Amino acid sequence: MAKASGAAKNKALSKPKIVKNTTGAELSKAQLLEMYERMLTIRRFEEKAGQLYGMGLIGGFCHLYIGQEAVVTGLQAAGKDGDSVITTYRDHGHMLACDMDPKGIMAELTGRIDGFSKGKGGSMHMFSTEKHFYGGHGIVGASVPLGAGLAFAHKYRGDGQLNFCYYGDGAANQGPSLRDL
Ligand SMILES: Cc1ncc(C[n+]2csc(CCOP(=O)(O)OP(=O)(O)O)c2C)c(N)n1
Repeated sequence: MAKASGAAKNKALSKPKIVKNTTGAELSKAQLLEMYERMLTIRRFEEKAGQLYGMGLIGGFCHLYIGQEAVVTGLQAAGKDGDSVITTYRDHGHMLACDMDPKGIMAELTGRIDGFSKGKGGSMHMFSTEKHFYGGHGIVGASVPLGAGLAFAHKYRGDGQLNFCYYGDGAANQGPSLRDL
């Protein structure tokens, strides 16, 4: 099989485009294609992360989001610029959907200085206040109380933004999740 050229490699790592502020009924063909591109970016990123993990090049944990690409892509498409996002440990797809640089995420996974936490945090410890992404949390259910705090911050500031708080079904019966919902 022919090797990918430098340009093709860069394209594979280029940032997904952002579709925002839509309802399903309004989506144009171009927007649907952008969403497909984003889902594919997440899938390809995760396939590569899984491969690198298997090769021992990613330390610690590496929870993949394969099969759930449509969840974050659809929800983020309904949001507006400036909405905050928080999730648990299965977080690479959320970062990509927030338009965080895939190279920065992969650099973090592989423990390099160019990573979002300078290579010291790994898969579950990445943040970007610029992109309104607040982690990446290893504790099951931790995103819910923190997400409630982010939602209150939006309310107190009156900025009209929402918090998108993601959690797995394993967090659904956790005390803090139930209390803060
Ligand atoms: C408070 C707490 N208890 C236990 C764990 C160990 N743990 C890590 S992943 C996991 C399963 C979580 O399942 P779910 O929330 O449904 O997410 P999924 O991995 O299925 O996406 C558990 C129990 C943890 N990280 N935090």
